[in-house]
Amino acid sequence: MKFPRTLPLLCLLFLLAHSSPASAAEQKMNVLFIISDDLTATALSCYGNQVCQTPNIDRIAAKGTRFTHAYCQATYCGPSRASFMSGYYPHATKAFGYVSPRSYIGEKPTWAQLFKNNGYYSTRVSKIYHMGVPGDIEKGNDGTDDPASWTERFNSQGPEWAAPGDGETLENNPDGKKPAVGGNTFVVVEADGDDLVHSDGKTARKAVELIQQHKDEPFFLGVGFVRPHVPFVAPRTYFPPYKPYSKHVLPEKVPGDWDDIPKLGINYKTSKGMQMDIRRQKKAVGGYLASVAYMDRQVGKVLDALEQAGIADRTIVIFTSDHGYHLGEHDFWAKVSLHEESAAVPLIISVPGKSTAVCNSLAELLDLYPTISSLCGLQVPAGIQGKNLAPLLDDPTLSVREAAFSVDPRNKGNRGFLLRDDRWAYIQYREDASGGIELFDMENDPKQYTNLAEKPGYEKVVAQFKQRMTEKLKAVRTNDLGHSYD
Ligand SMILES: [Ca+2]
Repeated sequence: MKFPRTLPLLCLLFLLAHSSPASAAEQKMNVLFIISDDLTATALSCYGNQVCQTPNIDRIAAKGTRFTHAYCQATYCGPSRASFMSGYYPHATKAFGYVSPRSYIGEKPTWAQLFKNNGYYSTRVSKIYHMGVPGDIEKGNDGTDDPASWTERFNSQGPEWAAPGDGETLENNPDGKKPAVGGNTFVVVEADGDDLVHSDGKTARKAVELIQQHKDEPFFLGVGFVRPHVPFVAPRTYFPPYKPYSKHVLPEKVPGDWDDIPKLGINYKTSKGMQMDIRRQKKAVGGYLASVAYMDRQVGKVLDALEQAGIADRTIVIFTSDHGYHLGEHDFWAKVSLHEESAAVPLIISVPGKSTAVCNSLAELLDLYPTISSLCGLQVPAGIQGKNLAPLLDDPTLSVREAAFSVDPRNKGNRGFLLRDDRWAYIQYREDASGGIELFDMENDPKQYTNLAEKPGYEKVVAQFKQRMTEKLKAVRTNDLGHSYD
């Protein structure tokens, strides 16, 4: 007599599945951390771009808090990622290169590892720590990852610059004879085939699969998209809104713009140095924006999966980039520069139950570790150097820091340092500022055309910032890692 014996069991299972609001309330928040690579906030429609359409990233902003003054701690991939994942400034970890922070932080838990240690399923798809793009993506390998951060990890191999389609090398190719090439080179490829040909399409597919598989346990899911990092490659269906390329409006070219920029402040990639004429510059912008639109579509697939799994109401969603990007401002291109477009990052944090907001307070990527960990009720390690932004998610008029700090760490003797407060952007080159200083009034000169550092009347502001920078560097180096490093 099976029937009478299984019926009560079925009823019990039904009750367990459909009752107990208390246990639902006790369910832990999930974390979906989405990071794009080399993405400037100025390319996103939710940050005011009039040409590029990013409806899916805008969806996150429509629910969360969008930060208008968020900054990376180092202006290129490796050290920026090592910093926000470890919770320490580059000067504290010494992780200045294309490296994992692990050898510098010993047994201390990284951001993802803290979740893992607290019973979360912690996983990454593609680039969270440094991976060389396009090299490591072509190979589908781990890059300089930190295995201890993850329960499982997945890579997304893609053809990158070698994708079949219409490719053009824009950089150092004045006679147009070079084919599409690899490396850290400006190349646009209008590619044949669909989203899944490329790394980011595969990353979205894997993330969707993981959400379906792990929806019933708490998870920390890091989803790393590699676009719009060069090469600017996307399926050709993403390009029509950005063509003809000639329609793009380049940033204003101000005569003598470089005259007041110290030599160390001229970026490593410039229109002149890359031999890109106006046609190529405009195509670079169009190719970049098509890559952003493709990446945005992949973001949408992951968000849809959260909703379909019924866990959007208990998943914190974060969207950001490892640093910003120049698209022709001052005739600069790409990253590394400490000017606004390169040092600033998009940052959106969406926490279920909290109001939509735009927050103009200063934030650093370093703040993600303590903010998200504390929102999930985890004990944040005492030595972590970021600040908890959680109060700003309830009241966007609050602030937790007077200035954001960033570094261009390339050359030890010639490092550049940025202090950005509400009013000023102060940049100095070298520890003693002997490589030159830039000071910009961000209220009256947001495009940073006039360096005030040498102008009469600004001596006091410069002297104060110089002192603040000395204090900041000292504070950054005062840490529990036991390093003393310059
Ligand atoms: Ca990057």
